[in-house]
Amino acid sequence: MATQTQQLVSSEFATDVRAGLTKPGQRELPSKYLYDEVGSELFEAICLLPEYGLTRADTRLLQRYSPEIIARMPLPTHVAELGSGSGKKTRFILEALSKHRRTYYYPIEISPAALAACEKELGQLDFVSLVGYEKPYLEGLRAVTARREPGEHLCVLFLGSTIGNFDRPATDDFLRQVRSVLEPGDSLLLGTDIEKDENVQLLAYDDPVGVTAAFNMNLLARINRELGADFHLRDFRHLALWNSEERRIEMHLQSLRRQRVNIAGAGLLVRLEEGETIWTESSHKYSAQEPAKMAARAGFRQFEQWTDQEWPFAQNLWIVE
Ligand code: AVJ
Repeated sequence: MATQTQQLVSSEFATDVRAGLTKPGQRELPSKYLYDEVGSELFEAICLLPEYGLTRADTRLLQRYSPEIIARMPLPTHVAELGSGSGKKTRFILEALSKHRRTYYYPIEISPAALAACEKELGQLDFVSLVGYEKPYLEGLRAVTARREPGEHLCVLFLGSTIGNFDRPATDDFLRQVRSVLEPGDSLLLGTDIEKDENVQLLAYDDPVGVTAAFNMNLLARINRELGADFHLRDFRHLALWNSEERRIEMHLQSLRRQRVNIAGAGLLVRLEEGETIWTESSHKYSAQEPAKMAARAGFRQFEQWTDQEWPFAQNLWIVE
């Protein structure tokens, strides 16, 4: 390690860290880098927290309504999932579909650890063939669409309100790009977390046990591990705040003092002021009516919406006409 830290690392990670930390104004790091092996496990732990009801609501809806959901879509032969994670909740959809016909399932995941967990979780289902893609979403989706025959329908799953990581203009842009690789009869099942009481939302991203803090802080630890940086984690704290204008939770890492950090692998020396933050993630929240409008803007039609009452969350079924 000691010799490695002297060397520049040429990777997308190093490039993105350099760009984000030298950005004028607000420094930032892309949230996708939260999910290394440690981060993926910490996220699984977040999903078990009583304060983070999102994943349980998502799972409840899929468990309860999968037969109804698949009955409302042109029956697909191929199912692609953007950011499958461990794949646990996807089981309900795949089980419902594979009762009707053999189903091809393509988890698209940039985290090798999460993809391996997903293959273990769902690789053995009867009448389901799994082919994983360790690729960014759109690249993976293009690879999947290349595999199907004319007339075979594709269903894209984008669950867990991962869409919330994009800001609203980028969301429209992304959904249009998804739409552009799809054909009439294809569907998109989109999970969206619904706006709720501010304190409930803040607690979900700043839990008293500190699992979310660890999840966020691990990004600095990852930069230390992979890019030979010398972030001193005790000199930072996890910050979650509600941005009411943009209607999103923001996670930041706040510098507790004026300090310098050397990121050898990125050839970068960063000077941080006391109180300055590095923005690491946004989680946008939606009104119940918002997804139907998003669908129309992106060239889909929203066919149906299922919502959870216990933790307001929606599964939105969109179809390409
Ligand atoms: C996986 C992106 C949906 O934004 O709620 C959980 C990630 N971050 N706690 C979310 C997350 C902090 C999560 N998503």
